[in-house]
Amino acid sequence: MNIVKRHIKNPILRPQDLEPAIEGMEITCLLNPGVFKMNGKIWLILRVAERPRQVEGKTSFPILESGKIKVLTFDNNDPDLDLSDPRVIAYKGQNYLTTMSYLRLVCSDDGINFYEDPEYPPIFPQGPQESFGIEDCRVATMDDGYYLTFTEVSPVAVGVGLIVTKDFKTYNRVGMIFPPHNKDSAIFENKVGDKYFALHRPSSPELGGNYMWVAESPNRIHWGKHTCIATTREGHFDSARLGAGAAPIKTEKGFLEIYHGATKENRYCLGALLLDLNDPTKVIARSKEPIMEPSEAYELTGFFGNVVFTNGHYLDGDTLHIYYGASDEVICTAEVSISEILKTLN
Ligand code: MAN
Repeated sequence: MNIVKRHIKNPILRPQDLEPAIEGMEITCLLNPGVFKMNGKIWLILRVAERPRQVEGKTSFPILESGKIKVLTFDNNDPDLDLSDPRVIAYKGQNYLTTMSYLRLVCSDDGINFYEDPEYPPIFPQGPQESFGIEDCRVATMDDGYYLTFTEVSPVAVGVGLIVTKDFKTYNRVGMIFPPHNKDSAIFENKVGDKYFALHRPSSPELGGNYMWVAESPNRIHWGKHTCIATTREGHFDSARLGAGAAPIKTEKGFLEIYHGATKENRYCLGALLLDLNDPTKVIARSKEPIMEPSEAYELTGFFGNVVFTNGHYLDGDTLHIYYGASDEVICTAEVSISEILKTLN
């Protein structure tokens, strides 16, 4: 299927386009941006992953301890060290991340050429529940502010945090709204009846799996009535894991959600789900084939190759501008027609 048109200038942002924000670190990856509009501009809230420059034979990475950055270093010859996944360090039953992620804002007039505005400082991880970093921020633009849902990572948990802001200068850090193990949460921008809804992705390793769920809330802080709406499918692009992208798009046919699906070989593609406008726990249709899969050089190889991953887009008429992380290293954009996606969901 070829309904997605990648921008000719891809990748539009690479690690070398920004200066590291943590002293003594370098930027290893730019990933998976949330997208929103503010002051007539298009903004990305990037996930930036940093670590110290690596020394031959050693693996060094930052963590947050008592509000300060601390660098841990392992000897690569240590027989207890498992470095088989470039994202994770496994050591004596404990997992660490090879980089520390934080969130950083860039803006543009055209959706392609992004730059930083020094008036909008990065959002850094804070406190013990974010000591390994914060990742993959979704932005729900609502009447009373922007609702940011993102992954909080620490040795005790991977869960979903919420921050509310009106201006991206002052922040209300609400805390963890979906407890471990949970990620990939996107709040719907529209209420259904008098309730708020959110997609989220708990993991239940023994019974169940990495499935997409929907929950409702009277206030966007306390969530309940959890319902599983999409499970993994053997033999498909989403056979091992799936999770929500950005806030669903309200269309005449239903809420359209662009989501990611992965195989156990960690190939990440994008698919679509259509949910009932009056009852988002009802799935009307789901992609059989991915609407986008890794195919370009920058999507096939990089920090973690074979990955296209989105959690941000903006809509212009029928055209959806998708922003995505490619190979967990660079930021790209592509266009797709909403009506074309809907046609594939018949
Ligand atoms: C997980 C998350 C994403 C990342 C993919 C691929 O789903 O950590 O941020 O892009 O894995 O590595």
